Amino acid sequence: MPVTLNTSDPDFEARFVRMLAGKREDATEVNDAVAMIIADVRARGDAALCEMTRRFDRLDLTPDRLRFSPDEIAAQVAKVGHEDRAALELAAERIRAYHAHQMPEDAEWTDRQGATLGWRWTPVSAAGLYVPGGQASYPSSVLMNAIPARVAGVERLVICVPTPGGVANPMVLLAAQLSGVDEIYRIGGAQAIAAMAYGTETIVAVDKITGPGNAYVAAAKRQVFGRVGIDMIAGPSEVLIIAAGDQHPDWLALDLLAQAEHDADAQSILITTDPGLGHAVAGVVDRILPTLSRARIAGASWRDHGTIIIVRDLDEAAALSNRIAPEHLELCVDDPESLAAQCVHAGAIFLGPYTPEAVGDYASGPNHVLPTARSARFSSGLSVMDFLKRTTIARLSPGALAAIGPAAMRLAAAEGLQAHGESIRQRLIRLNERPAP
Ligand code: HSO
Ligand code: ZN
Repeated sequence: MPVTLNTSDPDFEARFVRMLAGKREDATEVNDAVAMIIADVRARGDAALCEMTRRFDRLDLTPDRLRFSPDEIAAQVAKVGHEDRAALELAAERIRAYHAHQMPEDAEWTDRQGATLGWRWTPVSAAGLYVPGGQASYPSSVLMNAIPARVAGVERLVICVPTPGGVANPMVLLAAQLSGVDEIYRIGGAQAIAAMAYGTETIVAVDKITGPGNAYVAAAKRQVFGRVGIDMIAGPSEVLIIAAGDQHPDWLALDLLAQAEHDADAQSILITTDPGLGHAVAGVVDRILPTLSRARIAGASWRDHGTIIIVRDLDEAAALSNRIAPEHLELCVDDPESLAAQCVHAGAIFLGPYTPEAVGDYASGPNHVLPTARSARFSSGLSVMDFLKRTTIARLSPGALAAIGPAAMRLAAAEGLQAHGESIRQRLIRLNERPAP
């Protein structure tokens, strides 16, 4: 049974705070092992990669086979059926169109003093995307990571995906192909992150690494940060549904279960003004849960982290939502727009009964790589911005230097930086002697 809370109960605040503070991930200590793997890849390059792939993925590789050849990719991709391909193509196209809208504009203006100022956006040169192996090897995540990079203008796009026992996922390779990925390597784990960050004889280092992964991959991304950029360290996924009015309990139940089936650590929360609806949804969840192919995972998530909160009104719901700062927020209410305006801390918002989170996971267009574990309070989902850098631009006219320079000289003196001041003063002397036209 999930926890049921009611904001009218005297102990609500204490129980809600306990739920917020609850840590859903066990912080396994993997840092030391990962540090050794990274050091080994830096020291021995391809040889270390081949050895670890043999050990961890039971796959015998030589350096010339680290990378999928075009023929191998073609053979795998040919296994994908027509309807799966069409679905992936539709998703890719919608994700591409959405992210094209995200592209920011350069800016430039000249102020009253005659300083021309602005900024310019340019893409990182090379990005590496990690794709997990096994059950969480999602083709949709390949699209969500690779397409924003391509739209941003990244020149070289690399994927690392482990192939345990040598078994590749044809849909993952097709998603990579549709996204315009340039190189695909069959390596995984911390060693793949190390290879992309530092480079080996075969793999040229990238500038930015994105993508989900297990605890080892997450630790490796943390450790190579600084050498390269990273996106974020994603935790277990979560959904918050706010429901009121005439809603289908079974649709809401399925949306809660869609989250729960991801991971035993995933969290599904329903907030409703209607105790009857809360009760009905819980009943449908119990009925459907055992029928799911991932009943064990979904059951553990629902039992340990599932929560139903009864509130007095939607203002209260919005306030709680802002404290939870959910990764995904579904608003199944009569006027979702006005409620959405009040919900300011959320990774992604899904409005109305016909926008289940699952459609957003795949094909509505926005990114499904989103801030988890309440980090939507201060961060955003993956976007083209993650693959762009902003360079500031300044060009001062002689008049602008004359106007601004003395203040800069003053501050340089205050900071005891003589050459700073002098570099400005010399120019001003020259300007006084021979005023620029
Ligand atoms: N809900 C996941 C993304 C996903 N769902 C991939 C299905 N496949 C995290 O936002
Ligand atoms: Zn999902």
